Amino acid sequence: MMIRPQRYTEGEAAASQQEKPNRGWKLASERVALLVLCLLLAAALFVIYRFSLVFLESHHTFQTLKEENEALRKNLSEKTTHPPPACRLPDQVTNEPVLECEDSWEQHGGKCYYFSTMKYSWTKSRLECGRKGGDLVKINSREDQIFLEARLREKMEEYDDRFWIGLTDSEEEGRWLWVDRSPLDTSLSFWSLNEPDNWRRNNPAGEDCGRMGQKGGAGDLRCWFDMSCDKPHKSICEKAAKPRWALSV
Ligand SMILES: [Ca+2]
Ligand SMILES: [Ca+2]
Repeated sequence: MMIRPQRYTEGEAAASQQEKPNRGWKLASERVALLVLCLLLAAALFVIYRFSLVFLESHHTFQTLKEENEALRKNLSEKTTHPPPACRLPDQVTNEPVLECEDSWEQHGGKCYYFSTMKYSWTKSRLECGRKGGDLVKINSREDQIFLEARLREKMEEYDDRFWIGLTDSEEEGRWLWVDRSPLDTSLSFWSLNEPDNWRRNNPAGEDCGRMGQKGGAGDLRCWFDMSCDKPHKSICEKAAKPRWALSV
């Protein structure tokens, strides 16, 4: 007996024809969803990448600033603990005024010095210094003498081109006084050899005023000489250095 192959009924065939579009639509929807998911994933990865870059840059900047801050702290600490010997803090920090001298005056220490090239007697020279607000120089220390002796070596034009200083024994022979009437400290005197000699050959009144200078330099700074006060000489004036604001007053 022959078996007839089973055949679709007309209803089954119709159902099969209806399922084909449904399956295609479902497949398309799944692909769209997959594509959207891929796009979202890509966007998320991009955002994570950008945040990572920003974080790394920020971290690097923070580390750099931290290292610079540490270096500055260390540098400041070293300078505070071991300031350089020649370091002078500005007056705005130390509150110490910076002292200065007027034009034509030379500063040494806290003093100003004027090397007058006009030749006058000792008394007239002192008056001229007074007109400039000072007095003939008083030498208070070996450092002062070192400075002045060196300057006169440069300024002297000839052997006897010496400068008056503020020293006299006109009141009492042999009792030398500075212009402020303080007695000469013999441990801080720089008389040249055989001076003072109160030499009377040129002036019977003797020599009662002090002058200084040795062209070519003096041994152990000893370049003071007594001389007749009437002899015209150049002179050294001295006055205290002042803060800048006081110079313009
Ligand atoms: Ca004398
Ligand atoms: Ca003399």
